[in-house]
Amino acid sequence: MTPQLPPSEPPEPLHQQIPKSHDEVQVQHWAPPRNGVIPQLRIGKRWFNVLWLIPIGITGLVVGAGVAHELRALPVVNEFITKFPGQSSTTVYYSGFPLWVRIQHVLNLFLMMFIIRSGIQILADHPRLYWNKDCTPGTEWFRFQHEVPQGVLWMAKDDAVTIPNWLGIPGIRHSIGLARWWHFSCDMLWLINGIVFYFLLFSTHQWQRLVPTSWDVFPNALSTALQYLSLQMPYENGWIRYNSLQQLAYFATVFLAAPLAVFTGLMQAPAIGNNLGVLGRIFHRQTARSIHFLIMLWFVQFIGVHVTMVFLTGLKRNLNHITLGNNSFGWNGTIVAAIALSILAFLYLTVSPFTLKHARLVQKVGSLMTGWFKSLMEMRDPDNQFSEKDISPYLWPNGLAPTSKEFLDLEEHGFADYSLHVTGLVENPHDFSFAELRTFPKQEQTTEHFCIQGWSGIAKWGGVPMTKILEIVKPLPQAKHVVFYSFGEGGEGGVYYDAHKIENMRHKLSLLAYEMNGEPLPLQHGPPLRLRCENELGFKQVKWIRSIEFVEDFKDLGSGQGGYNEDHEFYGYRMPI
Ligand SMILES: Nc1nc2c(c(=O)[nH]1)N[C@H]1C(S)=C(S)[C@@H](COP(=O)(O)O)O[C@H]1N2
Ligand SMILES: [Mo]
Repeated sequence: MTPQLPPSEPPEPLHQQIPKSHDEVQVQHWAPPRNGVIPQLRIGKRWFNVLWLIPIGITGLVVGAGVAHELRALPVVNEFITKFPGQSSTTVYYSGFPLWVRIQHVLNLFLMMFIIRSGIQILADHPRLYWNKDCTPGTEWFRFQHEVPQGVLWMAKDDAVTIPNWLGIPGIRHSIGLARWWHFSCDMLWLINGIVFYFLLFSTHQWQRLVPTSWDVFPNALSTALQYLSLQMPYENGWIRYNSLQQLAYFATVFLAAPLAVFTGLMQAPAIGNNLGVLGRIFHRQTARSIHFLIMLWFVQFIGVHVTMVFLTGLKRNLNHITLGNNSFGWNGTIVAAIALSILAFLYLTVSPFTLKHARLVQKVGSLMTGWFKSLMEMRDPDNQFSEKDISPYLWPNGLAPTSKEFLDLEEHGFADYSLHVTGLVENPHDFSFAELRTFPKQEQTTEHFCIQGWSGIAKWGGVPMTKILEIVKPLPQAKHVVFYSFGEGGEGGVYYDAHKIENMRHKLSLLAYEMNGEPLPLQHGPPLRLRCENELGFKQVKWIRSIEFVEDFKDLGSGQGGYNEDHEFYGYRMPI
């Protein structure tokens, strides 16, 4: 073992001053509640309240029922229904529901509860959806927040809305950090459950339940739809086989919606979107986010219709099928289902308060479960660069600009007196004057910023590559992390800081930017220097950088989570997703 070299200079003085934060959410000190609006859809220039969909839907169903009823009186339709009664004519080699189906079904039920609710919580942190790649206010197609106010500094964090804690997890405003641990951890379990399900499905005859093997599934599905709509239930025997409409709906859910949900989820990640070239541009973060939301709606309507049908087509027998795996008419299945649903209801009601009380635990367990996957995503050098015509007209601001006298004095003189203090585990600690930084070759890159909250935007950044800084200060072998300290404070007071893995600082696009879109950085975007690390989320791009420290570990810094938002808002230290 090489002897541990002492740091050649005392550590950054700010190191000791970073305050600890609490391990539970202190609701009275948290972002105060702020209500949005009932969800709205934009058609052209006008916004419509989604509640209009209720009378429109009811009218559609009533008219549809009337029309279907009249249609069935026509001989040709009657013949069609006789010919295609609603079930495919293919032979089936299965019946019943084996134990693995029943176990996977109940696991799916539980996981979906967490996934959907935490997903809605994530959306509430930036309650707007776009089809275009920019997040310019007014261009969204869906929102549950007011129009962005004009003439005031309206930050992305101001835009987050409160949703009830029975809907979201954990329900308080801007709790995306905690919601993401539930979302990603349960996603991972759900994905494993899904892969096992695919495997068992195709290694038994059960796949025939879900996969149509004859074209007559389409006329049969149409026939089933007509029968339902005319309020005359078709013949059902789910024990043996599903009707064709059901089969198509299940097929779409299992083989289209589920994989697409995984794909569009991953495509929202900077390390993935910025690494997939053309694919990353077609399934752009905002497109992916919009599709991800629509898939959630598909799942919700599927669950709604599915549960309704379980009730309408013989509740007791259906519950025997899916709990005990027998085709009897007794009450046992109902009892088992009632027990399972009581457990679900208990978890449903306790998960939000639990998360607020044990926030640090949720963060730690979440990062244990998903950290390994996130670190895999960090391995590739991000290489996605855009052209100047892609620059977003609007980049949402986030973060409190510094107010200290020291900073304001520096700003007043155009940062002529600024110097960047670089220290810690390096051979050559160095203070870089602003003039010196500008003598280094300027690197320019047009890249995309991914905020954890969901918005994104493209800008051209100019500055000094981190590799240049590393070349000069020469990190010691034991330096594993690079901490960036800001002049600015975080939302709850105390210096804003964030730690990066040293490997990420060796990427060619890791940049200390002093220009944005060809101009000196505007105050809100982090002068004199702000970091760009293109495979990480926005909160790791420290603005108004004051000093940089190379450390072995960040456990003794603040609450030891690797950054201000990691300490205070329970975000993760590794955030390539
Ligand atoms: N010092 C400091 N840097 C910060 C923040 C902050 O609050 N303080 N917010 C971060 C977050 S959450 C984001 S999304 C980006 C926003 O960068 P922009 O304002 O240039 O779009 O800055 C990051 N850097
Ligand atoms: Mo952010």
